[in-house]
Amino acid sequence: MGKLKEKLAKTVPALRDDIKGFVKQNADKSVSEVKVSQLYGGMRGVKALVCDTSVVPPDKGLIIRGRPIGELKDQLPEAVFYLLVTGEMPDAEALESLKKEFSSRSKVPDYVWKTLEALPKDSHPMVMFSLGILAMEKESVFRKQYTAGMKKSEYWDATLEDCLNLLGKLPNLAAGIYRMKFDKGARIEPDPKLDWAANFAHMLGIKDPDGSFADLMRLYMVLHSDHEGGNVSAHTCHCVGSALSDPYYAVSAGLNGLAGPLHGLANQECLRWVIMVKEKFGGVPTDEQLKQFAWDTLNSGQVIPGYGHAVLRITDPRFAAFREFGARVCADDPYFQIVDKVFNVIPGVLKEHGKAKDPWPNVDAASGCLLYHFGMTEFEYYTVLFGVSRAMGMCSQLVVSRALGEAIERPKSVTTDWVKETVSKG
Ligand code: HAX
Repeated sequence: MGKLKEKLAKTVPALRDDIKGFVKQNADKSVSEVKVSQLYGGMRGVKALVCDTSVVPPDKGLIIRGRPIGELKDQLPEAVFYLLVTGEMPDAEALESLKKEFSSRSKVPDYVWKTLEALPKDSHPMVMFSLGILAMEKESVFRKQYTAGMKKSEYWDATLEDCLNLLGKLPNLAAGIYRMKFDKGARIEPDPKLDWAANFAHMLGIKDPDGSFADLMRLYMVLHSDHEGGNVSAHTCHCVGSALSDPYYAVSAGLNGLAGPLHGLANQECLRWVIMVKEKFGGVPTDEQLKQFAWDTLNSGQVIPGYGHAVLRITDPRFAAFREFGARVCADDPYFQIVDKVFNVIPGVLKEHGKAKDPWPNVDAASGCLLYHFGMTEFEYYTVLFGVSRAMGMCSQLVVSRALGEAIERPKSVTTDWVKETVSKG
């Protein structure tokens, strides 16, 4: 048994009893109310979900199990996954154990590659990624054990098995998709000596003489790993998982939400915008030129990608971490210089525009130019990288949900007639 499972086996029963007792004692206490604007406004701010892996205070940004993301940026993704699931950082032995778990589960079955090869050539990489995961559903330990009569108290264990299997395979699957979709040649076998993110970098086949691309992948995987429970991908995964659909179904579903342009696809849109700027001005523009270009984008009814957030009201600390990496590794790169200039100019433009509640950059504003710098120029692929990382958050949330014995999601929907009638009664 791996150290992660050993740890959970010790902690889960007490945690479950604690929550059970707490809910029983406080069942009728109220924690949130719902306004009409929220009903029709994407439920923004309604407190109706529990997620213990991370929180996103609007004035601080991502905090994983009490640790601000800025403090975790030099950790391995494996350590962050352990933290997400258990609430504690792993010691050296537990980290080694998890690294071994991932690398021993990395083989992607041949039928997955055949399924992906049968798709039309112009399928989006996110379709390939989500479908590749769904195709592996027949491997689910949870489904087999559920069919065999597993007890509710054992759900977390089978869910963890599926999640470790899935996370072990995702870098391999995602790298294979990159090479297949963009004609990069044969798939590259994983190297069992490498950590999870470095292995991903290795299998992508990007030239990396000094190891900086592997460093970027480690950082990328840590920064995108989780963002509490209400964002579209996390919430979708949680909802599907609550029906006891296994992690293959649930994570695949979550990734379909991540593929939307207002969510994870924004990183590809962001780089597209930066490239347009460079092409239009033949290099790094002046502040005035950039300001005018931003106004042209806004006046044509489009958003400035990479800016604004549903929850945050500050510069996203994940953006700050990418910017710091860029300043260290590729300060001379014109795309990085444009991203840096955009950061100086756009918040002022958005404030003047007066619509966005958050005029500051989010995580997607800087990641693309760094990937581009290393020669990963196929920006259609960027959301897949986001997805590999976010799968850690989705999986950890699934394990915790099953450990706590959470119920199937079934909020009450209401009709507009009901809302009008209720409001008219005062
Ligand atoms: N540029 C122009 N207008 C913007 C804007 C931006 N970057 N951000 C928000 N607005 C506009 C909204 O479109 C909205 O306009 P309408 O009233 O005309 O509909 C208004 O400002 C109020 O929006 P908000 O309350 O500030 O923002 P929301 O919570 O509704 O939406 C979004 C948050 C992230 C979707 C939004 O800021 C946006 O579209 N940003 C650009 C796309 C982007 O970067 N998405 C990635 C977000 C991070 C993420 O989830 N990554 O996965």
